Amino acid sequence: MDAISYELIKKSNGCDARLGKLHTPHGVIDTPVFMPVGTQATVKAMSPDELKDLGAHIILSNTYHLYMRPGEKLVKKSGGLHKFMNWDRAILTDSGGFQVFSLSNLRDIKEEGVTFKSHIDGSKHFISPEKAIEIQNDLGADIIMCFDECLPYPVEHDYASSSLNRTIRWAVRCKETHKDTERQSLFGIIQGGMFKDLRERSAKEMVALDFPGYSIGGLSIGEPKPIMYDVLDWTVHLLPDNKPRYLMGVGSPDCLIEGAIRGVDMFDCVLPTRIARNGTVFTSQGKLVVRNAEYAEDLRPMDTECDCYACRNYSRAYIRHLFKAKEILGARLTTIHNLHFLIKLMEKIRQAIKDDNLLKLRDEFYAKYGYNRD
Ligand code: PRF
Ligand code: ZN
Repeated sequence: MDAISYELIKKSNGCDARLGKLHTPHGVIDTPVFMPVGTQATVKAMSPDELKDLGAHIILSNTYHLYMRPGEKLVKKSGGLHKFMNWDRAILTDSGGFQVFSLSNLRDIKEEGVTFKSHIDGSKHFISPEKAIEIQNDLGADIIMCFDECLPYPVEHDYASSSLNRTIRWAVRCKETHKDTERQSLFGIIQGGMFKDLRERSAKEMVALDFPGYSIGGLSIGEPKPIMYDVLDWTVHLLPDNKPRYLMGVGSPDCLIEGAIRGVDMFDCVLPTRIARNGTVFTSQGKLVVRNAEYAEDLRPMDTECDCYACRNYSRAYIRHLFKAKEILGARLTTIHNLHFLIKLMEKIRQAIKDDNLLKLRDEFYAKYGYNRD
């Protein structure tokens, strides 16, 4: 038995959305789900108890960062990532594939693996598919990822094709390296840029390797949203019904709805926590920059329709004051609100799938929240 299993509860009528349960060694997760990001073994500004109160059942952490600092051996010595950070619910680690390409400089990609310079101290490192799995085995998350190359956008078909072939060969090596499948489940990652033939080939090859779940990578990297939705339309229906599908690095409210409509089960993104620390929040009426001068004397909560701890107890004026005074409570309150907003949105999405009216929820959302073209 693999560490995780996906239970399909219901397929939506009218779109490709599905309701499911993800069974993991650290609890059961209702899907579609949004996973808050805890890059450095902490969801910035939140304690694990606060995350639980918000209704988070799974979080994401990053192999690249934890390998650099504090090192996977220390995490292993501490009893694994769950113990190290005091989080007893599920964890997923990304492989480092994406971070090596987006954060480090001077990367050199070869068949064997990638050489790159640390974004912290400039030191030189090498990560191969085998190494990425060994690090993730030491970290001990419930779900781990294959080592992949996330292509830039735009990119030539020729390069995308040869890169995809290498990512497929790397997936084979990752699978061969990962032994303890009862403790951790390894997901394959679909790449192929924005090319239909490559996405189809990638999905077919990954499915042939029979992973317990499939990630869709290489999206939300600067392409227009309609292109991302096309890629999802081409790809998701090639994936088996009885395995979870995870859209990597996507988490704006509209993309969560559009992804769920197309049959995606899992999402993660730094967006809610990152913009919160800049003083920006999601609200039922669209984004609000609570740091702005116009809210200096606004005694309403950030979102008048929200029942999170921050909105129940604090005004826009107070939270703006905290940001102006550089008080850390400001960032904590906006983070609580943004995570609450997305976790509640996923609950609404799941309810709408049950009621077969997710497309109606989308229309109502765009009407109220507004439509972001990019
Ligand atoms: N690959 C991996 N992690 C990722 C991505 C990817 O393509 C993305 C792209 N949005 C985010 N995180 N391994
Ligand atoms: Zn709120």
